[in-house]
Amino acid sequence: MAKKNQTLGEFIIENQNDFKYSSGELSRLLNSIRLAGKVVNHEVNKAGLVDITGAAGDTNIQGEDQQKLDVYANDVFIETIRNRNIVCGIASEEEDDFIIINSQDNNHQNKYVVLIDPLDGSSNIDVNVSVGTIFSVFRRVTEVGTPVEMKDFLQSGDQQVAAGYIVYGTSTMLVYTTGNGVNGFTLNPALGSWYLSHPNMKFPEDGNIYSVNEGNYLDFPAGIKMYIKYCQAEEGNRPYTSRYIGSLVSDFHRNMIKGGIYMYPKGSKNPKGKLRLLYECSPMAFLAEQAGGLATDGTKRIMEIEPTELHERVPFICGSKNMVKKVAEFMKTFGE
Ligand code: P6P
Repeated sequence: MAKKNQTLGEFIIENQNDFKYSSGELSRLLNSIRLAGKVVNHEVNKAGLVDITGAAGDTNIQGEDQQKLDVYANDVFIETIRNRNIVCGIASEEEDDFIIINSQDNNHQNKYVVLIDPLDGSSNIDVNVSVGTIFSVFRRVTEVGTPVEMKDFLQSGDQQVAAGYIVYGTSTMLVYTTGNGVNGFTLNPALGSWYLSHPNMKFPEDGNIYSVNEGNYLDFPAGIKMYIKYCQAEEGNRPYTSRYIGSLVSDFHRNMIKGGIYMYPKGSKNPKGKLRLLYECSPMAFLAEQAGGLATDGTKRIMEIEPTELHERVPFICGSKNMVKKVAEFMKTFGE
């Protein structure tokens, strides 16, 4: 039973037997993410003071300007995880292709792959707005040898064994699930310890906050347009409140605590939506469902989607269950 102010280390040990096939490796993987999160947090929190903000002069596979902090966070998470001989492969938004990690112990095959968005919302770095790290963990499907993209990385969200995020906000929190509910830990930077501050987090079934970039309104499917008008109508407990930070982790975190819905629909500029299935939507969908919420592409559960490529995008509707279901009704009635 989770105890308030328990440290993350104590919590991982105490709940290790919850992990299917518990062998200690998943615990060690969570511990490596916990360590990397502290290191990145240290840099994020002083980004304005040192020459580490601003574009790194390079672009990532997405063709987006790489921010120095993006590159730094990517390196920290990859090296921290790689050096612990826990996973057999890592994929990252910042990396063209997945990285193979061969076991340093030939008698032992690392059994997990991890996918990360090392610093999501990085366009907010220079304006001092919250950013986040997102991670997703699968058991490898191939038995031994070198991981194979199609089998080991391209797995549907329902196959995840763990997922979580770190939000570098007014406080830094690590929120994760291993399939037994969602728990939130707040970092005490003075002590370098994460403390259980939000045990057993739950998405309210309803909410009155909607998060969407309304600048793209004209581009949205008819069902989404009609839902946004529904949110704005003077009726019952509406109009809802519009809150959009431009950082998925921050909008998700607020909506999970207060109730609400986040939408990144498809449009002519983003015919498949903008967010990535494997290391943004799938892990956030796992968290949402574990907290009693729901995540779809507008109609279909995100967790059922079978990936076809590492960096594929999907439309993303996520949050309070009844709000997400309402969007599906509007999409069915007015058009997808
Ligand atoms: P837009 C950040 O780049 C991100 O992936 C999410 O964190 C965020 O919600 C969204 O994109 C913002 O996109 O097009 O509204 O600026």
